[in-house]
Amino acid sequence: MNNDYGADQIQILEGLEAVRKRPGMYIGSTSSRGLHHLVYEIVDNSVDEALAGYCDTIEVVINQDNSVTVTDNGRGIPVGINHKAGLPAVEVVFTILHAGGKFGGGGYKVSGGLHGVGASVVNALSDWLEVKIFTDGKIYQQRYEKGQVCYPLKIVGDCETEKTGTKVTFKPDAAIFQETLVYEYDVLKQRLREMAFLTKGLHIILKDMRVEEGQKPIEREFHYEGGIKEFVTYLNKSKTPLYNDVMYFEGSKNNVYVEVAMQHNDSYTESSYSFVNNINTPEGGTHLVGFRNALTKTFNDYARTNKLLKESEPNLSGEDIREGLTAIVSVKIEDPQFEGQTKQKLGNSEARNAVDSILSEQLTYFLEQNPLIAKLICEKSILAQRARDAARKARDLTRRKTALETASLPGKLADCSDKNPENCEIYIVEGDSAGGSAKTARSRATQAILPLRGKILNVEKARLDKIYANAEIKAMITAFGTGIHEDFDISKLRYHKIILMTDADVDGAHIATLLLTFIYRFMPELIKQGYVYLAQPPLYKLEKNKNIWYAYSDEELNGILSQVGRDQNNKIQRYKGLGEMDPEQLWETTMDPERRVLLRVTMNEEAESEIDLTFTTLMGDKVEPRREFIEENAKFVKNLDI
Ligand code: TSJ
Repeated sequence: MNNDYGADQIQILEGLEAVRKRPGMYIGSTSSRGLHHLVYEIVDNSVDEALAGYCDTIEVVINQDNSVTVTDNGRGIPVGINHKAGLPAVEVVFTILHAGGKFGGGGYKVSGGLHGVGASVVNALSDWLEVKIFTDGKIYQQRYEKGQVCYPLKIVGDCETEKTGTKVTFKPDAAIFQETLVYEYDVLKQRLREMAFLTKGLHIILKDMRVEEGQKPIEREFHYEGGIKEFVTYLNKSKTPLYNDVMYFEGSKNNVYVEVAMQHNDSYTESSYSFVNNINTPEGGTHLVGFRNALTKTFNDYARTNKLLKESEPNLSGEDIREGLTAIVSVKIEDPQFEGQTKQKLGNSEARNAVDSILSEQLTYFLEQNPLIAKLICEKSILAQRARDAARKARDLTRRKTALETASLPGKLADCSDKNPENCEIYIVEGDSAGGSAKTARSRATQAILPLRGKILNVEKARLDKIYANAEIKAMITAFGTGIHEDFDISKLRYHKIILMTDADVDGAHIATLLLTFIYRFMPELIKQGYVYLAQPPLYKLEKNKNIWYAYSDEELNGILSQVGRDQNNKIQRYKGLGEMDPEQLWETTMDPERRVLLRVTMNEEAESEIDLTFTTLMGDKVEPRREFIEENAKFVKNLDI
């Protein structure tokens, strides 16, 4: 993995103008996402140094002016002359595209992979960048502006001989990042926490200096001696584990380094995340295939050998075994090949082979050593198998036959007459009485109403058979028209606005959350593509001298009262629920496209595992993590007025 690395080993390809001309090609986009990507590109280099065994601490500081400083205590980027370029290696790293061992083979390896083109790209897209290297008792420094060298590498001072490391500060170029130059602490926090989980032992510190004068900077440190094993504990923190241990397997084969950590909980959903060179691969690939193969095969073998599965019974399916499983699969590989439309799916066949054989061997041994755990998992899988059978039957009923499309629409649905989905909206309304008002109030041509009765099923806590048998859920699936899971087809969506309309109180918010959880688990595309909205019913009605105002929050009410004067002519009504409004009021305040305010439900560009955690924390049965979560983040639904 670690050849001798000299200043000569860096390959030289082309200049930086190309990067400034087409930044998207190198960092994906120039939106907020691309802006944050710059930080990851730099940090990746320090992580490589940590993986090579020379660095244990990385500090990331967001400065007052939204420049970012990344410091590590590695060996320092080499300052010696690279003979091909006739320049110090560090200057090559920052000024020549594709410099660095990443693309040349040998030298320094792994991280990055998707857009992993490194320091020169960050330099090209920065208004200015400064690097300081601490080595041999000296501090070396160089500065660049928009990728151009300001002066030759120079020594600017002395340091203790034992101190080594690299410090890079860069300020993204406003001419490139036109949407935003502001770093989001939470976005960096999530990715850096993930990196720390994926690199056991590494300390990553994140500091935000953008605080009021005299205030202490915000600071977090991430450090996990257990690495992905602790990642699994973190993901399961609001769930109830089926057994105490987190399984952890590790090994190398054919130049692929494999780590797997996993633990079942008592829920019915799988939360597996795979990574290649520390980068999340939401579309999976060969490493995930190897993982699933090994799991299915090993558990079936175990169940047969130990007579947990009768001869007459069919094999457990992979899904059965993965019910309630939280797992991290992480591989590190020299030359990752990405495939598929979005180039996010790992293609290297040696990765499948390595994960499969390392996991099969070590898991077989683990199950033999831990028969109680093995039995718990097999029993859960067998229950899952039976439920899945029953679900299949129930589910066939929810699948709509094209010929019968309209005939099988749910009875409670008051559909709209327009058949062009782009014009159509469906209101999912809590309660029959509000549903009745909404039916009277609506604009028949384009607005459909689906009233739901009582408590909505929490899909985090129910097996598939129960979910498919639930009348409310069946009604939504058939009304939306898209089908679910592998049958999901967005082109069949019957309404381009799905509007959740619940009371403006805690219960209403809870019901909205249950509905969103269902949509997120079964039809995530509807949220990703922006089809899901929350209606905003008013909290107050104010009447004064024949004028009427509606207020959607306490602040708004106070604002109106300050305007009209606080006296005894004010008649204030607080709406306790949608049911208290007559149809006309409901139309005026909440449904009339000309006057209503809708909130679109969006997903942050956050790590996938974090979104999952959001839902399970909000819907899980542990109170403490939920309270902490709600106090820490109000981000579950990002409000976006339209
Ligand atoms: F991206 C970057 F270049 F800007 C950057 C690199 C930024 C930061 C914050 C750190 C680093 C970095 C690079 N940290 N540590 C290193 N290590 C090397 O470049 C290095 C040092 C010595 C040797 C050797 O074989 O002697 C090899 C390498 C790759």
